[in-house]
Amino acid sequence: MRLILATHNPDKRKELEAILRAEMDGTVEILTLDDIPVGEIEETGETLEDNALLKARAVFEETGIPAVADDTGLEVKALGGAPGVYSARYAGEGATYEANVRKLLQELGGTEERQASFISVIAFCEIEKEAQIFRGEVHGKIAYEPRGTNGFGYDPVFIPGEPGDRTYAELSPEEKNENSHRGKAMRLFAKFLHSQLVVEQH
Ligand code: ITT
Repeated sequence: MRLILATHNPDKRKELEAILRAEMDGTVEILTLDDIPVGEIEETGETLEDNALLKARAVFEETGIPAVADDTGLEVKALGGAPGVYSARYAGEGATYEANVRKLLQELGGTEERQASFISVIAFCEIEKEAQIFRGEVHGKIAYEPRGTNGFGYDPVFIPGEPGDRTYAELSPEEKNENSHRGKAMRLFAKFLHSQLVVEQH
């Protein structure tokens, strides 16, 4: 089957593609918004679920190809769950990753309460008005300063707890995908796709 990754973020796309290729073993052809361009989609939802559904539905309706979207948020306990659904624009509309990280560290200051969770919601839409949702969470903490050069976004300051005390940005891409919020949600999605492909074969 063919499916299209409904994201304009090239860093997320790279991870989604790598996880899907590893899990689906050549059984799906993966297209991106580079293959079939779709206009910017405004994320007007109030939850990760709303925004993931909104993106998957919009891309499916425009392309007619089964669409997978990912909406991700970092929830920091001491900040009452912020930046959450606003993670991409925490330091303002169009903010860079660095500016968002800087603001997060500023807001936290020296507090020892550093607990945080990364949450990915994957939405899959292949039939009009219907959609499936898959969720992956990782509980960890925020470092006092950025460490590491891999990954993207808040990776230099998120310590997942496993493996060890490294930030996501200090893990190899394979290590991150194995245990990450996105990896967990995508593996649930891959399991669903496998079960569907088995049904189709009978
Ligand atoms: P699309 O909506 O086009 O997919 P986006 O960048 O707006 O791209 P999100 O709203 O899901 O996507 O992402 C929110 C932000 O959270 C994102 O811009 C990054 O700064 C950050 N983020 C998402 N996944 C992350 C990850 O695995 N590691 C670190 N930061 C991440």
